Amino acid sequence: DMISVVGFPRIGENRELKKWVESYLDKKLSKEQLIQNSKELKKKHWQIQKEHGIDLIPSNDFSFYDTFLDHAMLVNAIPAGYKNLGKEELDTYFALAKGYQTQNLDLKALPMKKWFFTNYHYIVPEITSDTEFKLSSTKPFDEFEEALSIGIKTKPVIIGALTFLKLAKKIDVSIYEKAFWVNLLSVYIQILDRFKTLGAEFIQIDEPVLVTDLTQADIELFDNFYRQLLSQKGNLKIILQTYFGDIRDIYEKLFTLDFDAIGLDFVDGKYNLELIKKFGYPRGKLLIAGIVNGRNVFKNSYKESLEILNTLSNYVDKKDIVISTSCSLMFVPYSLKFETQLDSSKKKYLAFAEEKLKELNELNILFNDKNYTQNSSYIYNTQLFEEMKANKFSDINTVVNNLRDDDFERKPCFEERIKIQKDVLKLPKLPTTTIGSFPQTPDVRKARSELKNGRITFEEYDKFIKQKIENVIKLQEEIGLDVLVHGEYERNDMVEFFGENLEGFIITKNGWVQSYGTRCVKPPIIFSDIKRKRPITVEYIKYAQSLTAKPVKGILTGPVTILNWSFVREDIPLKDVAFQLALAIKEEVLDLEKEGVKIIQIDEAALIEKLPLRKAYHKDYLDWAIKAFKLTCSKVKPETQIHTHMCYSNFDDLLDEIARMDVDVITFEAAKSDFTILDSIKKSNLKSEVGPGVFDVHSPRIVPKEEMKDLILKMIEKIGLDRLWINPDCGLKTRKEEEAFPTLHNMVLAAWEVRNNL
Ligand code: THG
Ligand code: ZN
Repeated sequence: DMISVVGFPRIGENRELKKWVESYLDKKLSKEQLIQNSKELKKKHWQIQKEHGIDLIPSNDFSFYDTFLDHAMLVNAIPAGYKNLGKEELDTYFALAKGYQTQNLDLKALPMKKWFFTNYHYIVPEITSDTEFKLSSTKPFDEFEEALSIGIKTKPVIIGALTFLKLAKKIDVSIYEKAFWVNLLSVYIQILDRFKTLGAEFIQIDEPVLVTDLTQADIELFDNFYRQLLSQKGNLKIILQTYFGDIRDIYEKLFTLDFDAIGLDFVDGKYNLELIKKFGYPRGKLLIAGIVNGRNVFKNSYKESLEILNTLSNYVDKKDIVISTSCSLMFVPYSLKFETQLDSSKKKYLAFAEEKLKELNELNILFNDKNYTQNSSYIYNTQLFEEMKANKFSDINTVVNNLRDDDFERKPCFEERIKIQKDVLKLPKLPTTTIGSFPQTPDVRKARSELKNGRITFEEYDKFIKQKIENVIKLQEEIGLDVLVHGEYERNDMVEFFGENLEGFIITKNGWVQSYGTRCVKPPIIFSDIKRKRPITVEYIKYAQSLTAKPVKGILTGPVTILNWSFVREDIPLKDVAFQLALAIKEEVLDLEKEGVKIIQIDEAALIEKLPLRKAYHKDYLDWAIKAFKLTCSKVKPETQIHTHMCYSNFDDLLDEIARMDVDVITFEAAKSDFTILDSIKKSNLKSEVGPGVFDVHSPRIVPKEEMKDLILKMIEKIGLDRLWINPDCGLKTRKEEEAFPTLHNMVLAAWEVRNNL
């Protein structure tokens, strides 16, 4: 009978929060104003949920930057260096998130990591034997009271201990030692005590880590921790919230723990239903049934959802079933109401966060209606899904199924190709390059928005972009880079841009989703067959090449990355969509080659983003993902050098798989992971040349030449001189020119000095 929302988007319907935080960091908005504005925003979000009849409305899902960092602050898991800054809480917080530099102090930002398989990145706290857990912030309690002041008793959301400990970076501690985690336990007990005093009824404890492969030690830690915590809960009702998968490794254990409710994801965790069928469900506990997808933008199929709910009601008292989102709604855009340009023939299939609140409500009504199949909302919804079924992708069978093995294999082998390429390209040892994008300066954003609003013509825009390309080519020549790029000024985002230029996508006007901190992306929506209408990147790359004698690397986005950073229909296998995308990108690759582009980089920044959380399913995913990539470049000439770029450092275990991509050069993030990946590369089957990034593009810091020189020497020692490239660890688009250019210059000088001393 109740309805729950696991979390709500916090960035604001027009990204207000992003703008306020950025203004505050730019010293253009006062702290008081930032806090006041945010209070208004939170109230608005609570009120909207209340108006839609949501019973369990979350609080503490708000954050100025990241809720994982909020939690680290809450339990005092912050490195001493930052505490000693002696700053107010909010400024310490932003120092942790963004780094802090003065003349004699250089604190790096804490690293970020992908949040499970989403495009959101959380801040990774650091836990050492010096960490003293104690209750150190009032944020969750303040938010609870803010909501109470407008008459809404929220359900505070707290990150669970196991998830927190497992996802933090541990230095010299074992989280499995009791002496270590009991201190954390006492903080959680204090948190519950405060909420009791404040009059809370439900607390949601998020433990998404339960959907991953668990060890016996994890299970014991979980069991011990919660047995003790729950013995102190008093009248509070504790929801154990999981999402992003099923909890097969711990399901039965939960029967013996005194949780009042268990939140299960029936969208990404279909197997949860099997667990309930097999083991039943403990009497008297609420079941929070996550059936409205929090990470995709398509409407809910009422027929399927009611089938699940009806099955559940065979095992759980109907009154104990709470209808819920599968996970937080922060992974979908705010509202469809802004998409005025979208015609209703497409819009009618979509639901963003606000529309999903309506879906929860309708599902609740239907679930309680014996004759729901006669209900108009049910009838309308099933008709929609019938129509959708009728408009499945058409080309899948004819094109994708006709691919043969040699469509995926490049010839000749790497060793032969690289020899030919060296002869053609004549690059020096330790060739220097960049990943592709250059700073997206305000004039670039302005030109793009003026083109959109019709304030400038395409001719004027085109002239502006060409001028930018001319400047960036000149700049790269002056700096002395060996392989140049055109700068990607014509692209808003590496995925959205291809979405706009390929057939089959829906592009939204305001479909922003938070990616990290104040940064957002606007994922395109894959809706129908993907086709390339015309060459997409050829003209500007050709133009850039015409301005210089040095090779210009053509930059494309790979099929798996386009797939993983788009919203994709749920009724078509991801693999089929990936292959369709690959065939479109392949046409672009061959056109670039035809126009004389000798180096082509096919970015797979997000190759493993949707890698299943459980190891047992890795192989199947990687098999088709790698095949999709290979499809794009199997037919290029041996002398055409294929690069790829990946945004991860933690793919040590996957290097043999990545070797199967058979690229000529791969660049990736490394500096932040202490170069441990270099040892793994040496041990793996990977033959490609490699460019482990020598500086972190996410930091505004100007990196000294000597620092990068040391890194280069270290890299040579580990990996040898012959296969090494020198480059940043990612694109430069988020940097300011005055940050990026001096560091690039230092990078090239560092490479030269090493080269000259050989
Ligand atoms: N594109 C997409 N997803 C991504 C990245 C990307 N996910 C991972 C990683 N890169 C995240 N990084 C960023 C970096 C910058 C921005 C967003 C995600 C960014 N966004 C602008 C902002 O929020 O101000 C909005 C876009 C714009 O106005 O151009 O800068 O590269 N799909
Ligand atoms: Zn990257």
